[in-house]
Amino acid sequence: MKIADVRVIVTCPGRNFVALKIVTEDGVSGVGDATLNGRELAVAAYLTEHVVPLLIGRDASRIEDTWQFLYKGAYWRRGPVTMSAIAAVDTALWDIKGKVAGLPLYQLLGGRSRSGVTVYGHANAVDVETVLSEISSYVALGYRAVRVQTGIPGLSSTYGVSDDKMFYEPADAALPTENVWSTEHYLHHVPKVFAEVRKEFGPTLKLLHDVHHRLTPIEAARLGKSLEPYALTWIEDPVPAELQEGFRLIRQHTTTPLAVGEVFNTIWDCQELITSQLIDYIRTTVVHAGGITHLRRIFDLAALHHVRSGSHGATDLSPVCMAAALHVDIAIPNFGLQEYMRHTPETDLVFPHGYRFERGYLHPSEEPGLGVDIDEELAARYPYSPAQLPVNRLEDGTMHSW
Ligand code: CS2
Ligand code: MG
Repeated sequence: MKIADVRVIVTCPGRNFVALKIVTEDGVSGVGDATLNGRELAVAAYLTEHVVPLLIGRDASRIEDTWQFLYKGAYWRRGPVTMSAIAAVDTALWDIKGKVAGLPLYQLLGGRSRSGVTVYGHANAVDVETVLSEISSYVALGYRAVRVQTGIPGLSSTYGVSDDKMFYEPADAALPTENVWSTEHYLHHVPKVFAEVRKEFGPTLKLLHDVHHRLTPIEAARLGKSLEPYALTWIEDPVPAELQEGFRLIRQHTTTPLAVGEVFNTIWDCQELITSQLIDYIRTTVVHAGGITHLRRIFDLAALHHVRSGSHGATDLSPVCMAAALHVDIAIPNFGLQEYMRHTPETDLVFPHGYRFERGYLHPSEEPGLGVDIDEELAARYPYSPAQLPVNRLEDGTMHSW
């Protein structure tokens, strides 16, 4: 089953995506997501210039060997560009294997461990009153878990609060938008938001909050403590996680569960966090963490240490990534939650897929393989359009984490 053709597809049906299509000499094709928000063309070039020539003529059935070949063979290891490129190849090869076997991918991963994948939606608004009505809409749609972000009084802009309620999109300009941040205003405001939310929705709706790497460990510890009465399912990315040790300090002070991992690319980025049980949820996902092969390795390590999955699923992860993530989510023993942000109708048409939402759960496709494809003709009608993520500065102008 030799690889005969590999195509790198860059498309912008409302936002930029990079996809990889691998075709065998028998005409079986597989797709992978290679989207790295704001740095898409770096991955596209890495694939086109350095990976595609290595794939032609290789045996498409050798998934693990191809992973090792691309990882060890490059000499330069890890990093988001390399790992997103490897992920795309790995995902496409799993898609092919499923199609050849005539089975949905989750069957090759051990079969179902649950009947559906619990997802969380994004309720965000400038003020508390509006966020309460946003949460109500998610509850009405059947969601069992909601991430809550609001504007901060005194700040003109806040991460996670978008103008368009349906299709949240942070990469909003060709050159980065500048946001302003104040930790003091933020720490004062957030507990008041969750007090209101719990009062309105009672004790059992799962509530989440994303800190987006903006605090120091001791500030995050204070936030975690102040949110304890409202029993959040997690606070996400409380501190930048280059320093895994930083989480130990937060852990000593609070019982609010911790989640991290959307910017991680390998098991080495979270090894200490997992084995020392410094976190509760690991949020790595297929596209940025080396594909299905490597993500499973991370989740298996996590399972040994009481850490559950909580994969990133923002709109910059294409429906190809979402389809792949759902097969992993439904199969692994230590699934926690899956983030789910709806894609625009244009994106859904470019990436026709069989996964579906029902009463708070997503269900993977029952088609052989991933159950997702790319309409290449339609994709070609949406050329790349430069878009970058915002940056963040403190009130005195100092650069801060976004
Ligand atoms: C966010 C993302 O969904 C999340 O948890 O942190 O929206 C993130 O900002 C983007 O995926 C960055 O590309
Ligand atoms: Mg996040």
